[in-house]
Amino acid sequence: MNIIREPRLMQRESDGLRAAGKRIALVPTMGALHAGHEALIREAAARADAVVVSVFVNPAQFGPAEDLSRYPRDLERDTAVAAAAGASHVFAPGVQAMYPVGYQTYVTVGDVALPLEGAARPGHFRGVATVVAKLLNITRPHVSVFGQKDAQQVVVLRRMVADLDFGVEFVVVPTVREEDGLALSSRNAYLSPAERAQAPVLYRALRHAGDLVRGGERRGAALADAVAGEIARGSTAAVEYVAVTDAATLEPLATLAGGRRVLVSIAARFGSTRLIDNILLDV
Ligand code: PAJ
Repeated sequence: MNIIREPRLMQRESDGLRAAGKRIALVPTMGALHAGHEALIREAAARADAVVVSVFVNPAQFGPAEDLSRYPRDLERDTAVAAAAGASHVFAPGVQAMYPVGYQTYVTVGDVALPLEGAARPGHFRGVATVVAKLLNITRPHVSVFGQKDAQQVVVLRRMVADLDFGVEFVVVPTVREEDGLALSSRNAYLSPAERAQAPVLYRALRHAGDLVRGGERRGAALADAVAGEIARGSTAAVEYVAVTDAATLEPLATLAGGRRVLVSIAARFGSTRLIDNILLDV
C-alpha cells in the first residue's frame, strides 16, 4: 500500500501510472471506512489497475455548528480496510496541504445544489465540489466512484464533472445497508442504543413510498406525507424534510409522471444525530 500525503507527490505518482498505461480510479472519502466505502473501493478495483482512496476530513464542507472536530479519524485502520478492499494507494493530505494560507478558490454548482441538503447546510456543496475538484486534479483518475447514499452529492458532482470538463467516468454504487435496513454511515456511531433501534424506520418509510407508487399513488405531497407519517409512527425522530423530486434535476414533483425517475429523500434527527437516506423509484 502506497500512502501519499502531499498533492504534488500524488500528481507525480498518477502521471507515472498514466505514462505506464495504467487505468486509475479515485474513491473520495472522509475516512472512518465502513462496508459502504468498501463496496465503492471494490467497484473501483474492478474498473481500474490502480485504486486511489482519498482520506480527508474536508473542513470546507462542514458548517460552524457541525461535527468537524468530533469526526472519527484513524488513518492506520482506514489504510488496512482500503487495502483489504482492493486499494493500491491512500491519499491522505493534511489540511494545510489542501488549503494553504492564502487559499481563495471555490467551486459553486448552481440549481441542483440549492434544495434539500443545500438548503439545510449552507455552503456544504461548495465545500464538497471544491474538494472533489481538487482531488480530481491531484489524482487525475480515469474513473471516480461515489455512493447513492448521498443522492444529492451525486447529482451535484455529476453536474460539476460535466460542466467543468473533468473527463472522468462517474460511477455510482447503490447504498449499502445493515441487515435491518439502516444505511451505513460513520454518523451511526453517534446514535444511542435507543436511537439506533429506531433508525431503521427511515428505510421502512422509503420502502413504503415504493409500495404506494407501485400501488398507483402519483401525488408527490401524498407520498411525502405518508413517509413522514411512517417515521412519526415508528420513532421519536424530528423530520427535517421529506422530498419527492425528479431524480436528475431535484425539482419537486407535484405529480409523478410515467417514465420519470423519482428520488424520495429524507433528513431526520435522532437526538443530536442527523441522518439522511433516499430511494430511487421508477414510475
Ligand atoms: P464520506 O461520507 O466518507 O463518503 C465517501 C463516499 O462513500 C461517498 O461517495 C458516499 O456516498 C459513499 N457512502 C457512504 N455511505 C455509504 C453507504 N452506506 N453505501 C454506499 N456508499 C456510501 O461523501 C463524502 O465522504 C464527502 O462528501 C466527499 C465526497 C469525500 C468529499 O469530501
